[in-house]
Amino acid sequence: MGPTVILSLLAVTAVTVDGKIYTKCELATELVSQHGVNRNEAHDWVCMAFTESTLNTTAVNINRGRTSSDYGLFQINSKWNCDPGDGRKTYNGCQHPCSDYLNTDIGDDVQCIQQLRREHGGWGFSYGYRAKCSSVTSSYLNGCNY
Ligand SMILES: *[C@@H]1O[C@H](CO)[C@@H](O)[C@H](O)[C@H]1NC(C)=O
Ligand SMILES: [Ca+2]
Repeated sequence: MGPTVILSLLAVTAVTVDGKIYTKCELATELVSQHGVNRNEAHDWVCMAFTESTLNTTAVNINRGRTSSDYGLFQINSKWNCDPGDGRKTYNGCQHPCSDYLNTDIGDDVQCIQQLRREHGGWGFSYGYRAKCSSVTSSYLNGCNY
């Protein structure tokens, strides 16, 4: 293998290390076994994340009017729940830079969503959840061991 090939392999590794695409089953297992999510609610979490980001931890979407963006697996909003670090005014309810919600450690993302669920008394803060997940059941995760 020549030096050019080695260099391009390194470059590919460097851009892919800090993002991740989950499968539904993998996310369900990690949420329950590592992040304290109630097994009976795993389908709600996975459906919400799938609807919001297609399970892509690096997903960023700019909202209509360009006044804010949504970050990561659960599409945490930069106006209300994190600090985009670009000098824009933000409520930053979850007290993290938005970039914390794009990496492969989803523990802080889960904490933020737990906080929002407490504050809102449920999943009403998520457009994706309201549109696509309000009637899902555990059968959403059929075939997964979690
Ligand atoms: C995940 O999101 C990033 C950032 O938007 C995008 O560049 C990448 O193509 C996405 N990956 C997949 C598999 O959709
Ligand atoms: Ca994170």
